[in-house]
Amino acid sequence: MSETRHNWTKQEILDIYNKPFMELLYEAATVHRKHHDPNVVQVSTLLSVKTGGCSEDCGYCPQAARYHTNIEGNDLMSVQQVKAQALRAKEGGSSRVCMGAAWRNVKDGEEFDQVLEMVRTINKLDMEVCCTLGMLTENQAKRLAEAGLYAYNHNLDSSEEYYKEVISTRGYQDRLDTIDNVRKTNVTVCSGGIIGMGETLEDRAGMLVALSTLNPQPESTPINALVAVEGTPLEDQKPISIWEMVRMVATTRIIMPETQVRLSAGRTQMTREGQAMCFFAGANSIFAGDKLLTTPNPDVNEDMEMFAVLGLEPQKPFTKKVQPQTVEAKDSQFESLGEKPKWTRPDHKIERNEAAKAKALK
Ligand code: SAM
Ligand code: DTB
Ligand code: SF4
Repeated sequence: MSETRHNWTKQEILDIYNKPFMELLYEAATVHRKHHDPNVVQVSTLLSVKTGGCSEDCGYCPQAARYHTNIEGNDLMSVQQVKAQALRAKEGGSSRVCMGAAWRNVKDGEEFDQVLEMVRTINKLDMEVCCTLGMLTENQAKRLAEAGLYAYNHNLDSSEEYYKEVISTRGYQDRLDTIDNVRKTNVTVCSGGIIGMGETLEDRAGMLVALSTLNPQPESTPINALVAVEGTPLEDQKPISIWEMVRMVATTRIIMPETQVRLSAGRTQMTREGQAMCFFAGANSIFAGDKLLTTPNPDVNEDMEMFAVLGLEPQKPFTKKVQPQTVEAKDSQFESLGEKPKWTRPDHKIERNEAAKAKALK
């Protein structure tokens, strides 16, 4: 019988999160062992295929055009560049490439066609392909699926309540609608969030309610620790402690037993011992590569050394689900519809976002 529950309450989740540390760790490790090989960790390489200049006001993000951060923006990479990077990632032991674009949402046209070609190219290298391109319509999700996409990353990022304190240019429901559109295809869902943005424990539990009550639950859930980047509204947030990270990972593992829980942004702040505790508590995936999207990540060789010390093995591609078939562009059964969906533009203002924007204009 499946142990996956879709009716977790905030209080139940808080009770798990606040258990005595050793109890929490033991329970999470027990669930982990029942559902996964504890010595196997899935490795995804991030590739920022279009960097910076984003129209949104996400308070954590260095790629938002309105804040003054020191990142180097780039136009969409070529398919050949992406192929070369994917081959490097494969050699480095990655089973998945996750391509990120600093877009609010996907727009039909040449650039999306180019991304579809990137998906086809990487799938043909027998690697899992993930994209994170912002909001998607059903037709766009279907076109990505047809190209051979394995996963789509779209984070809820926080609780619905705290989301409004961090982002004012789109609503929580838009995120849920995009996840719904991905679910209309056979592409797997990768959705998680960030801790350390000044949210309360109730907000962390609220985010986990939103993720765990999705049915089916996401196949993977990234847990990011905020990377506080100078120039963003959240630049002054204090780093979270390792104990909070382990508690978040363990709680996620317990309530989402089948999900691959990914240690995401923030690993450069963690020791190997800290990461080992996270793996023990049920994390079984990492983002690898010397860079996340714009900020540093541990060196690939350091990660391989850590795997050797801990006796961990990288997961082989398509262990959890068969490889999707790639349909070539000329054989596609879907048209580019040129849709202009009406995603929400809430009109509330976030003081610290406005202040960071004003500072950037000076
Ligand atoms: N633009 C698309 C979107 O927002 O969905 C895709 C790229 S966006 C950079 C992907 C995710 O990166 C965000 O949802 C957020 O969880 C994470 N992220 C961005 N900046 C971060 C930061 N400074 N620290 C931790 N996570 C961050
Ligand atoms: C996710 O949850 N974390 C990754 C990936 N999905 C796209 C991105 C982290 C970005 C950290 C800040 C940066 O490097 O720009
Ligand atoms: Fe844009 Fe995504 Fe960054 Fe928000 S998180 S500013 S949507 S790139």
